[in-house]
Amino acid sequence: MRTNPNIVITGTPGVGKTTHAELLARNTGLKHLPINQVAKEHDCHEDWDEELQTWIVDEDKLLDALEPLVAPGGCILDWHACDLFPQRWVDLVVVIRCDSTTLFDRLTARGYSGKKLDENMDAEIMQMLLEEAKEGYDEEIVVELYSEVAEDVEQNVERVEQWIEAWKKAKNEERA
Ligand code: DAT
Repeated sequence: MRTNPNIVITGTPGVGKTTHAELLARNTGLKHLPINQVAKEHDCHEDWDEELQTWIVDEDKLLDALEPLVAPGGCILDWHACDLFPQRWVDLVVVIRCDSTTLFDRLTARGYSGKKLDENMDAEIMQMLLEEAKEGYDEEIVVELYSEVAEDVEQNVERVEQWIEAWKKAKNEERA
């Protein structure tokens, strides 16, 4: 049984996943796994999608690479998708959300344009990641948090820290 939870932080690119994951890792000692980086390090990038200017990932290979990292618990999985992670790995799914005007500014600042910008804007407006999370996992473990200004990050991370404490307490009681 895990003594530390595995937490998925997901959402449309630009909503603030990495910002949250880094602060949460710093405050809790959980391990931040930026999945893009893991995919790159384990050679899981299959192909380059020219139109969307993004890598296509070999998901089976990625899951094989992740399994030994995630199995002991205590990981923060930071990615713009969530449904590929097996339910048994995941204790909490945090879906970061953001107002579309804010997101537009963040993505254009990052150099996104054309179809890549449009698709990501649509994904956020249609709350695709929230739906994906709710479909993939027990709704009780899915939380939606907004990230517009810096204080939001601190408050959100604090909420997740409280959740982690409650999770640990419940696990200790189960074990006793
Ligand atoms: P993601 O990992 O979801 O792509 P990020 O953490 O890299 O997002 O954040 C994208 C940009 O937006 C980055 O410049 C930091 C900024 N940002 C994110 N959340 C923010 C917030 N709540 N307040 C101010 N800036 C934020």
